[in-house]
Amino acid sequence: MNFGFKQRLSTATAAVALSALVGSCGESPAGPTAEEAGKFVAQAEQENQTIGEEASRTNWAYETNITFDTEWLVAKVNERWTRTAVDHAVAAKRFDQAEVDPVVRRKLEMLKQAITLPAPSAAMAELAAVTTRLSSAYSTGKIEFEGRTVPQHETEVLMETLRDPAKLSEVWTKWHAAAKPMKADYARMAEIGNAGAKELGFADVGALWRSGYDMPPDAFAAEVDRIWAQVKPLYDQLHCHVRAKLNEEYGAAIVPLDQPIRADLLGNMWAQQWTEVFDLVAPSGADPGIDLTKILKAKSYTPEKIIRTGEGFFTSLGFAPLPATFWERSLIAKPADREVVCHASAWNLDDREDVRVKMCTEISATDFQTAHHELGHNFYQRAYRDQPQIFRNGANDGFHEAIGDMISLSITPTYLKQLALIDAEPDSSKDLGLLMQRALEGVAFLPFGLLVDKWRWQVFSGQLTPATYNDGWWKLRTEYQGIRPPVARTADDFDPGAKYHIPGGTPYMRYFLARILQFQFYKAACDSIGWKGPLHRCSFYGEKQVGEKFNAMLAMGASKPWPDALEAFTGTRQMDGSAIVAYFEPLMVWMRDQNKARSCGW
Ligand code: X8Z
Ligand code: ZN
Repeated sequence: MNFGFKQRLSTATAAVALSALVGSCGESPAGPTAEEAGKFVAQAEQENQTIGEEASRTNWAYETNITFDTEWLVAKVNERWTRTAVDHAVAAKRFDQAEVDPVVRRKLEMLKQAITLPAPSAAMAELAAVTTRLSSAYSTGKIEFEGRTVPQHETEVLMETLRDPAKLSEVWTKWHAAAKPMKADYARMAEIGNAGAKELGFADVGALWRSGYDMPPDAFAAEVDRIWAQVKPLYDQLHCHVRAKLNEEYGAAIVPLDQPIRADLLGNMWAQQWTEVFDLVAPSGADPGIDLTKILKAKSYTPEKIIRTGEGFFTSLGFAPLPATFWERSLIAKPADREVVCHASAWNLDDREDVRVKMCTEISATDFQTAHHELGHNFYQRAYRDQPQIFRNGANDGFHEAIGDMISLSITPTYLKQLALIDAEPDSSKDLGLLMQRALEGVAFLPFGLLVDKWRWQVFSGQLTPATYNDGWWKLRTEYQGIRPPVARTADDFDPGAKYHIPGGTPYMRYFLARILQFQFYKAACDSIGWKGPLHRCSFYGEKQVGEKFNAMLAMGASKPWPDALEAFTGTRQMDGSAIVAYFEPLMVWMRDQNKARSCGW
């Protein structure tokens, strides 16, 4: 997450200097000049750099050791960073009419929408206190289960491994109950954020978030709906097949065939990816699939070995190895002696070489992927580090999330054999299993990726109120994902709070976009090496020319509108679902056939 800090901050003294620079007394009657604009932007970049590093280091200290004091420190620095980002956004608007060169214009526009949660001056300290409380409440949350106290991170593991519907329902219900007390703070956070967004000229925080895509906010909302319509048929077939298989496993009382699927039966706390139920839904006679979790354990992989393997993919493409400090300073396993934010993230603390990951790594196929995901952030950060400060960011936030995921698609049987993780490549008649594994991850995720921010957009616009938060959440969960809660919910519950990014205030549409872009990048890489086989069998491990072209896109950072970056690597200027649809075509044919006598939908 923390590649965003740099965008947001300044010191108190720098803010004084800034107001002198842009204050009304210094302006010519004709309004501020291009020269003044240039000076302002340079100073804002300097301030961002300074406070960005301090904020990153303080946030790192907090997230890797949650205590009374680190909470105190992080609230202070985050308040200052809000103040600086808001000052910059307000000041940037003074140059709206100034004639400036395109680079300065882009920087000014980016400064106007760089902050995720703005606040009016009087509420900045309160916002920092509220967001810190929410973050700690999530990451230090615990449940009582089978006579023991289970921390947040392990509740996820329980949902992945348990198969008894009564126990699954118990863990699910208890974790969601732990989120209930967050609701008042969440409502206050939304209120302050909206007041801040209005001061910056946005209708609400949702409009601010939708404004970061080089198109008007409404056009972006229409764009994600267009892309969803492209991929929904794939999700519908997967849902139909998985429900039928779960019905065979659990019976009609637990999985009725005309209802949304019970959310706790899909092997994930949020039903956002369904890879853990692969054995229940695998194409019969096709393939048992490659059980990477089992293989990694059998080969005694450690968290470090998992991450080194991920690094090895990037270096095979020609990227420089990670610096020694990455290995010295990263947190790659859950410490036993202190509270941490276990949700994985990638950091660049000084905007130069001090890159790190923070992961409570499990030896599992999921965390093998997550390691690639996080490293994708780190290699992107390094690729654009020579850009001016404001452009040191993803082309859009979906790009940042898609880099490592694109690499993950290249973890094919051929690649696993190269790593000596498997002895022989299964022949391609078994590929439906591989595709099903991928679909349980990437296709199952799509509606969840879409709805989290659809919910927040409704919260920020006032369409949902604290009294209707939970109902609104389940309306979207049912409509898009076709799932239902295992036990009745009430208006007092706050189920969105049970997902990290809600109390964490991290926008989520980026992950929906990443699921689309990941396949576009992958297909472009495979096309560029002249791959002629089935798309899902393509691995570009070791392909330096792919690395070079990929690096050219990454090195652009946010210096150009994202369609330019996309075009540089893929030749197209649109985010588009056709690559993911093409990838899953063989599975789609098979699922349609499986489902032909079933009644699909909910
Ligand atoms: O939050 C993440 C990453 C950190 S940027 C681990 N992801 C989303 C999630 O866990 O909900 C990656 C996939 C979606
Ligand atoms: Zn990420």
